[in-house]
Amino acid sequence: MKNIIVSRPQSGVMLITLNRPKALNALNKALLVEVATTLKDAENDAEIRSVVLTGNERAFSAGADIKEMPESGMPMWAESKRLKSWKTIERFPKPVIAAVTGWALGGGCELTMLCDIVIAGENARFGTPEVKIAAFSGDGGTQRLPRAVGKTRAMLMALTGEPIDARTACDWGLAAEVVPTDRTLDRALEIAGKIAEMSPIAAQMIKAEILMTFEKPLDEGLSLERKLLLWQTEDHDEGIAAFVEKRKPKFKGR
Ligand code: DAK
Repeated sequence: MKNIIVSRPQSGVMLITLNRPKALNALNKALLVEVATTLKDAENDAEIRSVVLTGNERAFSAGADIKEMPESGMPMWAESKRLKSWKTIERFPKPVIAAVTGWALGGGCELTMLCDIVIAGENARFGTPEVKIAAFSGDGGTQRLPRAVGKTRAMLMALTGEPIDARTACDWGLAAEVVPTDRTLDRALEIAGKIAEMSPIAAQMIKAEILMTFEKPLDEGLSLERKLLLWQTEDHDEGIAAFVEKRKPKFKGR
């Protein structure tokens, strides 16, 4: 991999570090394909139960690579490799925690919105500056940003392009926690480690059900949830047995 670094810092956890520091981790096509391919591998690897996505202290990511030239006659934004990669990231079923320090702009901010939990370092800045280049956040941002922060705040961010700081992002719902900048990755790994100890079936089901609230009307979502009343897994039996026997559960993902 040329644009990302992949590691397994602790049991059950994959760490993906965006690694184009000179370009502030701008999301060129190659980087997006590498992230998508890595997530596909993680999806098929039962050992991996959660993923942490991070950048570096200066930038999580400054967004789509504005300098990248299109390969075909299509505008760069519309090339199928890009779009397929975004879809793969969007559909990844295991929990993803973003450890965000520095800039999270444009596509970088959109990427954080595809993560399930966002931990922001105090120096993080979130924004959608595409309007400044006469574009818009076309990788899901126009739809996800208002769902995350509400209409008037989304309009403020998207129409002025001005970034918001970490505390504002947290108050507005773009991040779950703000931590000292140098603690950001550790905190994200700590959360990922906790999730990795849970039943992977339950974790993936919870992710799918919560994401459903953004896709379906409430009555449809509730009836889908109701269908899961018949939920029976070995992990669930183990969870209950461990509680009764006052011991730590051993989840096997069955
Ligand atoms: N793309 C390519 N290179 C970038 C970049 C980007 N997004 N952001 C920064 N860089 C590069 C700079 O060009 C510079 O490279 P050199 O000149 O050293 O070669 C290097 O990173 C360091 O950047 P600066 O020198 O500018 O650093 P500063 O600290 O002064 O400023 C900054 C940091 C983040 C404020 C600034 O770099 C900046 O404003 N960057 C651009 C941020 C931005 O506009 N992001 C949004 C990109 S557009 C779609 C339609 C549109 C889109 C997607 C889909 N559809 C219709 C489907 C667009 C999405 C976007 O994300």
